Amino acid sequence: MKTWDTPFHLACQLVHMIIMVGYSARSALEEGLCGIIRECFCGGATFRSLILLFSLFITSGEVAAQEPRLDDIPESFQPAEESWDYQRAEAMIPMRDGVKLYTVILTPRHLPKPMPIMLTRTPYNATTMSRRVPSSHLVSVLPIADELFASAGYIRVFQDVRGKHKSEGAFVMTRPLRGPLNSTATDESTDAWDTIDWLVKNVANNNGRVGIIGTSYEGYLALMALIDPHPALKVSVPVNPMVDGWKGDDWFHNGAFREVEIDYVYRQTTTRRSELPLGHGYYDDYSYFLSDGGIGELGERVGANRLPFWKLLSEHPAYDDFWSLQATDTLLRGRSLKVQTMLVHSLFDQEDSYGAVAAYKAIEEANSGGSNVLVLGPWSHAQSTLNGSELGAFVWDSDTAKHFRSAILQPFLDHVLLDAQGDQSLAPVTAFDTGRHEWTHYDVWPPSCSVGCREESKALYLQPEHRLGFTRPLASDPPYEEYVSDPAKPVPYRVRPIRPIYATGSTWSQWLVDDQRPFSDRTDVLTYTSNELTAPLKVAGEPIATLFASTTGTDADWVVKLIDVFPDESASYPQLGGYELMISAEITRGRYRESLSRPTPVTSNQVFEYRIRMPAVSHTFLPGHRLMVQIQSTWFPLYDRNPQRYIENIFTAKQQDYTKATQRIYQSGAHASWLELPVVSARQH
Ligand code: PG9
Repeated sequence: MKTWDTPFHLACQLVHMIIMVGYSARSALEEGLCGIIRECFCGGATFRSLILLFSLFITSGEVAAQEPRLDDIPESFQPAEESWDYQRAEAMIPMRDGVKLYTVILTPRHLPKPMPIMLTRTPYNATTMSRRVPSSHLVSVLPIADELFASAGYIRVFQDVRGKHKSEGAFVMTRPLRGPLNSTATDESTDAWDTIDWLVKNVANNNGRVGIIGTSYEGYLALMALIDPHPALKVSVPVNPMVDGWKGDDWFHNGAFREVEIDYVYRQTTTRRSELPLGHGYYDDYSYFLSDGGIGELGERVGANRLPFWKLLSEHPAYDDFWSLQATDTLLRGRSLKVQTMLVHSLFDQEDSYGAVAAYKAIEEANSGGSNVLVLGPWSHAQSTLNGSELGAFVWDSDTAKHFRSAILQPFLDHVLLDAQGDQSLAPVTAFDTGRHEWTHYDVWPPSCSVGCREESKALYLQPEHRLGFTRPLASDPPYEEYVSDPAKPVPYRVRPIRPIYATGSTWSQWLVDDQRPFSDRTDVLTYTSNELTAPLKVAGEPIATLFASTTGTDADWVVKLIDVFPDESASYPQLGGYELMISAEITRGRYRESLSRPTPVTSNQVFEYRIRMPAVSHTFLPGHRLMVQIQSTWFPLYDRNPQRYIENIFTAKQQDYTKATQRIYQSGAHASWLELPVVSARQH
């Protein structure tokens, strides 16, 4: 009967939905139910029919419960890779002590011939490094800097170091070489050896030649692979490597502690997967780091004092054996290397401004059989692996990082790993001039008179009335300038608010090219300026500052910045009018003036000589520009504050230990302070 059609259909649909959604399809059951419903509605409902209907519902549920739904995630899943232009394999490679390291191997699918292996060992997650974006194309999954490896057909390998991410074993921060600081049977050099040995024996279609490349921590790992290297290792490219954690890389610079690194130590060593960032509840790092007495108190407050590596940092503030015996340049010095090396240095490296040049020099000293090449580019830390067109306010006129990778790095690698013929005219040293915005070439670094390419270093003197020039002040000139350094109001290292280095939107990578004008006028910063230049002045090498200074305290920090002051108006880049670009800057801690390993108090009011080797420069001061030097005693919170009163270990300083001091910089007679500028004459480039 037509009148019953609608409820009948509704009932049937309901039954159908229940069966489809919740239970296995059972057409017989469905038909049975529909028949009973038809009986209910069409043939006169009986109590028996309803009971039957109800029991069938129950029964249908019971049937499904007997066969529970399977896990939607399979035990393991192998993507359908047949159409990809590469194969992705994962291996747990056994080391000599049985620990297995997680390794990702990406092989181009149709290799025309056996190809070399390019290895990166990392504490930063081999999985994410080998899968930039999900794609069927090798060039897309690899980091941007690896684009040319993909087109050259290299086999690309990423490995988690011991104790990080998917690798087994224990993590030790920049694990020292086996010996006095490491009593185990393994270190990063043996792990590199064992890995390379396994790769050349197990990866199909490899040509028996391996290269290792990596940035920063990975750069340190690329250097460690050079110590007793595996014979298949043919080339190493350490980029901005961490080399000496006390003299000038991540942890200290000449004894001044880089306290912002607490975030790094926390993130890297609280968990194996580095998934616990340090949140401190401050927008401005300046306020955060000023909120405690010393860095030790801060470490206690956030729990970092329970982290073994943080404890080591606070127990080794001086350059004792802990630091000197693990400095990678020292470990490499004197070793005869057959492996070709290319050290890559960033001229605005906010993290490791010491390592690449120091390692290059150490390898050069050994005068070994391999070729040793140095590249210095206009980059922040790791920027040679990204886009190198600009940094902060500075635009370099082309993508300098891409140029480095395609015109310098790849031909060098192809030559060593593929016997590529091509143009082999790669200069031993290639340096970007950050003043002229052009690449220059040298035979050695620093360019030296012995190979006929450097002038005498030029002495740039601090002169009376805050002037700067190449003539030595007279003995009769005013003897000093002074300022009061107050640790309660330290000089910020950049304009506040200073975002934590890993915060979203942080511009940490640009801070070395920040305009220094906001600091020139502070009463606790001495600023010396030259006349306008009438001819270009080209510098290439490491400036050395010699300060004659005294303090009313018993310890003091000394910061020296070498600055290029731009003309007041810039036609092409208006934002650079009057800009004060820091081309090199460094800090030293007074207590280490006589010995890096045995600190001593500074005698109050006595003049001492402080020599500060500054990070490498490759720069032309152009006509119309002026030179500037700034001197100050705090640089906060990049560096911890010196209490300015001698206490044994500054990590233990309390709020009341910090005192104001009057600092004097001497500038005449026997105490004329000066900077040795590595001036390069025009004929050399
Ligand atoms: N600069 C970082 C680092 C290296 C080594 C030790 C600690 C920190 C890095 O970028 O890897």
